[in-house]
Amino acid sequence: MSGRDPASDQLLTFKKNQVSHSGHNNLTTKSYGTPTVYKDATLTVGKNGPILLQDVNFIEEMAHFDRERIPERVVHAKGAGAFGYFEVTHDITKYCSAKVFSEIGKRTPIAVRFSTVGGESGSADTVRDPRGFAVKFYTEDGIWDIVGNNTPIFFIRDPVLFTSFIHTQKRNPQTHLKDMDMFWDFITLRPETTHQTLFLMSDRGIPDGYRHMNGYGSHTFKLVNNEGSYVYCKFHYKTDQGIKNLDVATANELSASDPDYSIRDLFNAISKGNFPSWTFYIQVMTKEQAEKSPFNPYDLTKVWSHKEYPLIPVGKLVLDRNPSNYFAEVEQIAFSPAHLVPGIEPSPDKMLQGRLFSYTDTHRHRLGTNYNQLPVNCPFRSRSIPNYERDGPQAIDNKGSAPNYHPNSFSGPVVEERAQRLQPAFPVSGDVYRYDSGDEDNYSQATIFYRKTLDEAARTRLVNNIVGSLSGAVNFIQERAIRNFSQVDADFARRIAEGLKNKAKANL
Ligand code: HDE
Repeated sequence: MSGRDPASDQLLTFKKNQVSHSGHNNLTTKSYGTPTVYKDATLTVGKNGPILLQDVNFIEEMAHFDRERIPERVVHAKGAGAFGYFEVTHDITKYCSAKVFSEIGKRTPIAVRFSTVGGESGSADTVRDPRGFAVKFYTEDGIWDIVGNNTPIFFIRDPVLFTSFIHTQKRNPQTHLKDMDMFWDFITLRPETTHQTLFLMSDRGIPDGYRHMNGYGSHTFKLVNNEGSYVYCKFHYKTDQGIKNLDVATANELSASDPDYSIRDLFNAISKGNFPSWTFYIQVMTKEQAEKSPFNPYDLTKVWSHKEYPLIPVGKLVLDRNPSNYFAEVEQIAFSPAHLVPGIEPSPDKMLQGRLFSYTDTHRHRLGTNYNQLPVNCPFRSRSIPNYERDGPQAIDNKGSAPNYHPNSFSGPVVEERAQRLQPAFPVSGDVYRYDSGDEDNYSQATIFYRKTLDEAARTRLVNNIVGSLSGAVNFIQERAIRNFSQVDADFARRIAEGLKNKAKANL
């Protein structure tokens, strides 16, 4: 990178701010805070060593270094984070009585982490991949997370397929290379992936940084009002910066010249006071509409028509503060779809149900049992609300002398009536069975996307992007893909087949 920007000037900015803190600069040992005697040499017997075990400062520092890395996220490992607020601009209390929406003008602190999905934490930002867009709301009722993407849909309908799906996006077990056979084999054997694959291969597959893309809660959720009745809903956050995508050539060039392009773009924009924002909407479906819906309203591969279920404005997400420490505030931030507040409930969406387990489980592995006591994860606005969880590694907020069992007769915490009311009973019935969701309607919305959402130029780029990727797969998988794409649109499949033929000829 040539030229200076706020990101390149970070150390200079730190130094400038330190001038006022003189007197606090004495070096101390890490864990017990005593002054360090000398930093530039180990304690040795004679000039040429050996080193004494007595050099506890050296040993301490080395032992800490040996443990610096925590496991990176198994997906969404590369990312950027920022902080800000959510402000309510419209009243939706008739649908939802979560405190975060309680009055117009109300502001709730938020943290956001953006990410790519498949690559490792050192991978390039400008790859073709969905982008994560996770929002943490620090509400008075505790933490509410929407762990969404920049796409309103996803590849699969059943979480049992997720681990295999992700393996096909990662590296081949022998070559340790990305493998187009793995990717396209899975995609074509599970055609419910078609709608999201079209989205991924379209222009929106490579957003220009994180500020110029929309975010979606993607799943169907439930909103519960003060009377305890509920509607189904989807969350949308639309970029106020406008949608901008990178063309393939620019994205490839940036992968080499500035692989951290999106992190840099976000940091610099916020440093310069150019705060990105998103307008927050909901779509609402009543219970009766859900019962009569011609498609499964909990199917994550489908969007809800905006005509039938119009966007209802709710508020604004604004990011106005960069993290002051990346590891503490971004690497350790822990989002989970299970972090819900009274008034917001999961729907029966199988994918969402699967996620309710997975995230808190990965946090226990990656960050430890008490991950929610880390400052960035802690529900600091509801901290006085106690619970009966105790102990474990790094138990900092261990609830003092309060009783550690329930029920008890000694003023231990009790369930709030409101929270109970906002979790109304709901009916469920059906035969217990393993229902394979692969043969449901896989193509109708993909057809609308191809024929109606895209214009002709965008359709051509989509075909070219698919050809570029699919040409890396073996012939029989290419043929299966063409058969599947013909279910979307016959001409679309024909163009892909022709593109593949021309590419194969050119490579002879
Ligand atoms: Fe995730 N996903 N996911 N995912 N996901 C993770 O949690 C998982 C899915 C999303 O910035 C992991 O903390 C399962 C859909 C984002 O920290 C893990 C299933 C959507 C992030 C996990 C899905 C997402 C993650 C890895 C299918 C969009 C990054 C590290 C049932 C609606 C959050 C972690 C951040 C991260 C599991 C599918 C979005 C392993 C099991 C659908 C934005 O728990």
